[in-house]
Amino acid sequence: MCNEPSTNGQNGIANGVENGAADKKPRSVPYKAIGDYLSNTGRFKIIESTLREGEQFASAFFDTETKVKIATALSDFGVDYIELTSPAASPQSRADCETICKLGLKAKILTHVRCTMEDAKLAVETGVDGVDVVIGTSSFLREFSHGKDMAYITKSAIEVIEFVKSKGLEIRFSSEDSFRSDFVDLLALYKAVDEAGVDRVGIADTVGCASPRTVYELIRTLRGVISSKTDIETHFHNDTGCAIANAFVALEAGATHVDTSVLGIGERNGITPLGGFLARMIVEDRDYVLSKYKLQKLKEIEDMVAEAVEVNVPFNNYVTGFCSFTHKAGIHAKAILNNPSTYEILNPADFGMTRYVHFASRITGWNAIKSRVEQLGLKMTDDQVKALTAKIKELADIRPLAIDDTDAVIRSFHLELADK
Ligand code: HCA
Ligand code: CU
Repeated sequence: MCNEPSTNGQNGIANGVENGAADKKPRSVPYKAIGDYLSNTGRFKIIESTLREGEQFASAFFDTETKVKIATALSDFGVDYIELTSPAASPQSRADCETICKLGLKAKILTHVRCTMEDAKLAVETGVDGVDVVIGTSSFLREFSHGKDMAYITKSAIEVIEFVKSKGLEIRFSSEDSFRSDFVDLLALYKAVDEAGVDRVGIADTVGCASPRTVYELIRTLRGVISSKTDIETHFHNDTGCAIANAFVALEAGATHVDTSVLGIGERNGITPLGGFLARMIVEDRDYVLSKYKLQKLKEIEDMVAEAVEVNVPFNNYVTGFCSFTHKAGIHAKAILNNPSTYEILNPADFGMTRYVHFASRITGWNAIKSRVEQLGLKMTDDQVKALTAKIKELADIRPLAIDDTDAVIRSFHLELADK
């Protein structure tokens, strides 16, 4: 259910024009989020994995300097944890992990390793605050990847957990491909690692097969099986477009931590994107999100990562896409100019973005043109604006109009009025 939109109208500026009616509130709010004592949507933590999952993105190559820049920016942004590639991956990965640990960032530093003693030993020597261990539990991975059975997996998990804990570090245990693993096996494994004292268990939708309902049911059940002090981390791939929704329902079901990456980069088409996830969460709990995250820095971080991995930010990206706050149809533009909450659930100003009311098309209405006329500092009566709008629509029926073209039409129309 959507929350009351009133918070979005307070910075009611369209194309730089202040709007007097922006603080008008709807008379009644029929839908309100239903509270739930297990839900963590107002107290979740982010494990930012651009420097681990994101390194698995097709065109990613992060040199040390870039990793330091990204880690520092993410920490300043407010993420709780930064997850780094395993030190076992390569000598440089190990050195970079040590370098980032020495930066003294506010965010806790984690490294992500296989569930083996060799990897765990390497990890604890790097200076990290915690270790994220993972092992495949689905029959696919047990048969075709590492070839180990559940008894072996449980035994090595407990050994690794006890070792990392003995070094005083935080430890998370996760099963790869959780949603295609035998449910009973999985719960037994999590119960065993919980009893071994793990700080956090992780659920990973490695192939992006999970749907919100499945996620909700699995996390809810898991929450009842492990002790209430053990955190639950979740990791969702986006192959079928559910990564944000899955992360959200996981929190509703009692998960505590969500893995993200900037722009969602990761294996294949990636995981839950940091920006899109926070767009979802600010609608849910605005105060919590604004108190923790410097949202105004989102675009800068996305641009930094996009440049590093040599991609463009998609046109329809959450929040920062070029048209995320552009309103075009006449009916929309009119309402937006009266009160931005009519057609916006997000307030662009929260993210340091600006709203744009499109005024150069055949579906433009006269309210948008009137607003543009005022922005250009020109004076016209409503009837004159309506005549001008008809002229712009005629032109826009023939060819696409650029902003400059349309401004020129407005100015020449205004001059003709003065000559009359
Ligand atoms: C991968 C591993 C992982 C691990 C997630 C986790 C996944 O396949 O590269 O540690 O929880 O998606 O399963 O990213
Ligand atoms: Cu993954």
